[in-house]
Amino acid sequence: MASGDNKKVALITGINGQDGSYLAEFLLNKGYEVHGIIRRASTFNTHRIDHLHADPYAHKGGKLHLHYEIYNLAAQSHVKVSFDLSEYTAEVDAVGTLRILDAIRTCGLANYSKFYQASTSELYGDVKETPQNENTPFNPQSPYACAKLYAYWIVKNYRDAYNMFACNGILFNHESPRRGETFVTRKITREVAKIHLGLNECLTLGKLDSKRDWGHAKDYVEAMWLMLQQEKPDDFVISTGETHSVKEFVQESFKCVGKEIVWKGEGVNEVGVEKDTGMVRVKVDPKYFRPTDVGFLLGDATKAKEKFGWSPKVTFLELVREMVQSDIELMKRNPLA
Ligand code: NDP
Ligand code: GDR
Repeated sequence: MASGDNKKVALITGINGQDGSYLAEFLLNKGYEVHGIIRRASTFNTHRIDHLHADPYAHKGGKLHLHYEIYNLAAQSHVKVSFDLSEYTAEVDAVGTLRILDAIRTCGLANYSKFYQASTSELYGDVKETPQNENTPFNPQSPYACAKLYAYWIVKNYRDAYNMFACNGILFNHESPRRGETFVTRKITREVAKIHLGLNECLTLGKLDSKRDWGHAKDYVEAMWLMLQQEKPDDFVISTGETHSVKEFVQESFKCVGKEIVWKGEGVNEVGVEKDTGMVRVKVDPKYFRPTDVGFLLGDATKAKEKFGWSPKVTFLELVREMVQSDIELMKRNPLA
């Protein structure tokens, strides 16, 4: 395959396997640019990127540019799941990061590539200082956060030890219509859409008082790219500077479909009731509680703003509306979705 500047490019899946590694060496000696992606699944899992394959112009006419920029986004990213799959989470999120860094180093690419690590506001955990910035101490509260903490430090270590251009993006929660269905925002907007269309009556959640600094994923991926365009590698907080509770997210989502929710009761008996009809729309189920949870997060992205002019464009209410609207359309097309 030829790229815009006529360099030969090879994409090797299973590049870390025996044949893949030989093939990579072979092609590199021939002057190819070699790209590798790993991961197979027994189900269809490309729906978020199918539109990119379908666009012939994405691969032609110089629109595909090649850079040695590695964005390490792969992870077991669900905090609650990490309590059940703690060892697996450490393998993928912690050691997986080390493996990629080591691969870069041992391939002799340490000084020719740029590396982005998907670090997270979960590192702050049970935090005492607010808002959180790049100097706030970490206090992780889950196997996921502990694994990501290892990844954070190994990125810094490889930067110092091998002079690698490696950055930690400490991103606070970011959502979108493409958010995984088991994260709280998407779970809420999907269920609100169903309730609106008469496909369900009530939604069940865990901790309602958790507060998060929620932004839009579209804004946040731009920040990832910007970090790698700077002269020097560094770590940056990316956040909106606003925090909202799960309850507020629920209320705003219901408002999008013309329903007002009021809260009654306490703890596991707390319910969200539709004001006009008295119908219970939200219940609490302790099965969604985590052994330890993060109660409050609020980021300060001043450094990113000052260094490369980043600030979020989409507001909290715009995000909620976009997600609810998108899920209503989805449920109309496919009520079983
Ligand atoms: P998702 O869970 O949507 O995506 C995770 C990706 O990792 C998927 O492509 C998944 O592939 C892949 N993956 C999972 N396990 C493995 C594995 N064992 N080997 C290879 N690939 C694997 O996460 P997000 O897009 O939301 O987040 C991207 C990254 O940013 C993650 O590292 C996350 O921890 C981090 N992060 C996310 C934030 C957020 O609010 N969204 C905030 C801060 C950090 P598959 O589809 O095959 O499972
Ligand atoms: P988080 O996101 O743990 O912040 O991690 P999630 O949406 O899972 O939880 C946010 C808060 O909502 C509470 N909650 C529920 N959460 C889920 N998933 N399901 C529920 O039913 C529910 N009810 C209440 C949670 O207890 C929590 O307090 C996300 C992930 O994307 C990580 O990969 C990323 O690093 C961080 O954001 C920043």
